[in-house]
Amino acid sequence: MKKVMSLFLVCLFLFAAGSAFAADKTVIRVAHTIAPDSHYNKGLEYLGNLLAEATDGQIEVQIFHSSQLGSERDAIEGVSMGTLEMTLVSSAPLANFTNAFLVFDLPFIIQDRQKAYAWMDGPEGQKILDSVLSKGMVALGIWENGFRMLTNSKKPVAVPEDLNGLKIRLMENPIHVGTFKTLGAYPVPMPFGELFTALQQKTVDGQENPLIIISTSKFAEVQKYLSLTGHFYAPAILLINKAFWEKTLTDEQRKIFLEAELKARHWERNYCIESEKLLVDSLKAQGMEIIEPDKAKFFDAVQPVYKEFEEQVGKEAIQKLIDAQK
Ligand code: EAX
Repeated sequence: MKKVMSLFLVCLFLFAAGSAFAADKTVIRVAHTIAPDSHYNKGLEYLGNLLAEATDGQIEVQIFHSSQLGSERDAIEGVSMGTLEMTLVSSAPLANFTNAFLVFDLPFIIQDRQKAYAWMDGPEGQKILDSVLSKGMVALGIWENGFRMLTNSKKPVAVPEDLNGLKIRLMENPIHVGTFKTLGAYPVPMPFGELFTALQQKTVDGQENPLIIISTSKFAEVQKYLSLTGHFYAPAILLINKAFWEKTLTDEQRKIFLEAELKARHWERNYCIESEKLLVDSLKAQGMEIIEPDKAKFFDAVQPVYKEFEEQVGKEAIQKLIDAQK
C-alpha cells in the first residue's frame, strides 16, 4: 500500500511539474490549407525549429495542415479575432479584408521573381503588409506560394480560346474571377479544401495552382492536362494575431521571431525554386500531358482586366510594381 501511495505521489509530482513547464511554454498554432509535404508546411517546420532552438523550447509552433482548421478565409478571420494565432495563406483571399494586396492578383504582373522579392521585402511591401494592422493582425512577411499553372480534365489548353466554357475553380478573389471570365472560362470560386473532390466528381473541369501544390495535392490523379501558363503569381502571407504578437510574446521573443521569420522566408522561397525545377518531369511521369501555351496570347487577352480593376487596385500601385521589375 505504501509503495502504491509513493508511486502515486511521484506521478502526481511529475504531472504537476509537467504542467508547470507547459504553462511557461507559448504554443503558436498555425493553420494552412495544403498538404503536409507542401512548401508551406516545410517552411513552417523550418520556422518552428528555429524558434524552438532560439528560445530553448519556450515557443512551440504547432502546424495544422490540409484545411484542418478551415479554409484560408476562416483562418484569416480566426487570426483577426484571436481564436487562432497564425496562418500562412495566399494573398488572394485577403481581398475580403483589404484592397492593399490586390496588385499581386493582376495577371502576369510579376515577371521577375528576384526583383519582385526585393520589392516585396522593401518599403512598398511593408506598406501593403501594414494594411492588416487595423484588422487585428500583423503580417510578418511575404513568403511564396508560386506561379500558378492551369490544369483540367477535358482538353489541352494552349490558347485562351481553348478555355471557352471550361469550369475552372479559382480562389475567392475578384481579379482572379474576372481574369478567367475575360478568358472565356466559367469561373467557380471555392475554398481549396473542397477542390480535390470537386475535380474528382467533375463539378469543375479544372483549377490553377503552382506546380508544387498540383504535385503535393495529387491532382494528377484527377487532372490530365497541365498548361504552363504562370498567369498569376501568388505570394503567401504569414499572418499573426496582433494582440498575441504584442502582449503574449515578450520583446525578446519578438526579436527572435523576426530574425527567424526572415531566415525561414528566404529558405521557403528557395525551396520553391529548387523543387519547381523537378516538378514538370515528375508530373509528366505521373501521367499528365504538359502543354507549353502561347503565353503572349494569354497576356494580350487579359489586358482588359487591368482596365477593369485599375481604380480598385490603384493606378500608382500597379505602375510601381511594374517599374520595380524593369
Ligand atoms: O494558399 O487555394 C489555393 O488554391 C491556394 O493556392 C492554396 O490554398 C494555398
